[in-house]
Amino acid sequence: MQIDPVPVPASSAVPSRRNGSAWNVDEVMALFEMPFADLLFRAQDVHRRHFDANAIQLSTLLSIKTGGCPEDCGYCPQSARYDAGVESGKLLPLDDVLTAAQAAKDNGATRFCMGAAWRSPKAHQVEAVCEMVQAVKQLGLETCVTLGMLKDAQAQQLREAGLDYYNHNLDTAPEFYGRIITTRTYQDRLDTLERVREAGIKVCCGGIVGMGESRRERAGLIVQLANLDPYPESVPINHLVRVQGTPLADAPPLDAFEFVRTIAVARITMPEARVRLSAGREEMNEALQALCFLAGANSMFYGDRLLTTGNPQIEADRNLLHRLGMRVDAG
Ligand code: SAM
Ligand code: DTB
Ligand code: SF4
Repeated sequence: MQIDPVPVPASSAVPSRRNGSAWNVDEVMALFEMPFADLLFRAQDVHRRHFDANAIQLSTLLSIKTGGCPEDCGYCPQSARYDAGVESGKLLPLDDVLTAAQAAKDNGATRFCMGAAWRSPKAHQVEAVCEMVQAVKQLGLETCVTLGMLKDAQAQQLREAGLDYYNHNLDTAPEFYGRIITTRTYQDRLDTLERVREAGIKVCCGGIVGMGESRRERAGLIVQLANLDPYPESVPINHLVRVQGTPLADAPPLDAFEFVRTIAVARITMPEARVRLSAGREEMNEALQALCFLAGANSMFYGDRLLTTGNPQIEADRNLLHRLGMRVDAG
């Protein structure tokens, strides 16, 4: 069989991160286009300079307010605009949240992430979430919440309650964004991220791949994340979970190696970030997940559920980590 040669960029054409200077899309594209083995080697090198390559951080998710969301995010089963079979619920009582947090801790997670299907929270809702943050922290877990867009005072309030991380994703490149979401702008997201940063909360910000975006658009997402100043402490890379009833239910499948490349490029451009292998693991076999760890992923969602969709069983994940000789790391 004839195999067309892949153009190989000279390694010198692929820049390292420069102090304080921004990445551009061509540079990040050059990373994406490296031969796979070279890209993984480069990502491993960066990874090992900043982290123990055999350690992973585990976060457990809980949906504290499910469904009925007014936004139109085309990937999301929780939008009230689509019929994805998700029932709309009320904010969970504190006791239920604490029971789930204690179970997460007992299972070995170090961070507990609470997600709410809101466009932006109301004052009384932020108060209730602050109580949850305080109580979960007292169990000895790190806390993360994702509640939609925030106002300045709300970010401050969450910080005062002791919140460690706020998750708010850019989701995709600016030029592809309008195809996926119309009810809030890219700038709205950047503004919330700025408020979170200003309040002194650590930023958890990433995106979704496999929504039909081009490689250049994946590079565009990474450029946006890496050029946040400073870049996020935590970068969730989600593989789209194609949920029936959502507009992206039939999105074209993404080549698995392209997903691994995205992780590697995130690692190289954001060397000190926790890069999280996030949604979509249920559809990845163990060899692919191991490649993601080699590419520099050093965090994952752990627990049988994400927000409304499934995640690998805890026992299966423990077994995977054991077979790979990986240990659980705090923070
Ligand atoms: N409503 C809040 C917001 O959007 O800011 C917080 C919760 S929202 C569900 C959190 C993130 O989950 C989204 O930004 C998106 O990146 C991710 N997400 C939602 N549905 C997904 C899906 N089907 N596949 C992969 N990631 C998904
Ligand atoms: C993130 O980037 N991924 C998580 C978390 N942050 C909140 C959510 C994934 C949701 C997947 C679809 C669902 O389970 O509803
Ligand atoms: Fe609502 Fe968040 Fe889902 Fe968008 S991603 S529809 S804002 S819950």
